Amino acid sequence: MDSRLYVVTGDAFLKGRTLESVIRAAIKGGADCIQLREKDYTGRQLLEAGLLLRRITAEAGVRLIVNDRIDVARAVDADGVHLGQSDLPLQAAREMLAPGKIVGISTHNVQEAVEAERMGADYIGLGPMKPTATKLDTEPVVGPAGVQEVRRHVRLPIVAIGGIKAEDVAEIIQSGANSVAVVTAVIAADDVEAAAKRIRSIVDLERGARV
Ligand code: 3NM
Repeated sequence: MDSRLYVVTGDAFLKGRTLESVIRAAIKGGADCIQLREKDYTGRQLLEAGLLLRRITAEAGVRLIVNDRIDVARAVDADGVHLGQSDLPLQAAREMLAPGKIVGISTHNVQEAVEAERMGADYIGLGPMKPTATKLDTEPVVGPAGVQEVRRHVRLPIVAIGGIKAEDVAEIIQSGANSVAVVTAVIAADDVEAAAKRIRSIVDLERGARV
């Protein structure tokens, strides 16, 4: 599952703007994967947001991933799910999802990354890159050095996450990440499209420079 700019939702950062307008702007700026992640939503709210995001992402040819909720992913025909270490295990997701759907796993160290690859994940999230206020129960900082270490042990696409701002992106991609995932750096930006464009252009540049 290759991506370049993976944007994760966070409705606390919409600042009165609609989810639709913010995600449309993020996609216009170069987001190529959107994850619906709203830990405080009811099932019904998730379904509603998921249907909206499915419409927008399908129109744009962008992937939609649902965090944790395999049932919601199925209900909205998302492209896949993203699972944390304490969510349902990967095999359970595979059994519930149609063939070809994407399963990503959150990892925080080499051991979790290797295990995710062994179990057949399509990509790994790896974080946090830096301390972040967006997710309060994060593991110790992995950082670019952690990306380098994990890169030596897995072939799967690595999506770096956690506290990433535009100025961090070059080093993270140089360390071996395929992609960056962000909440606030894009969703909380005053100019969402410009913020996405800036990050996407750095990812493109650094990936192009990779030997
Ligand atoms: N997962 P921001 S950090 C959803 O480390 C999530 O696994 C993380 O938000 C992890 O880009 C995080 O605003 C929040 O820092 C990322």
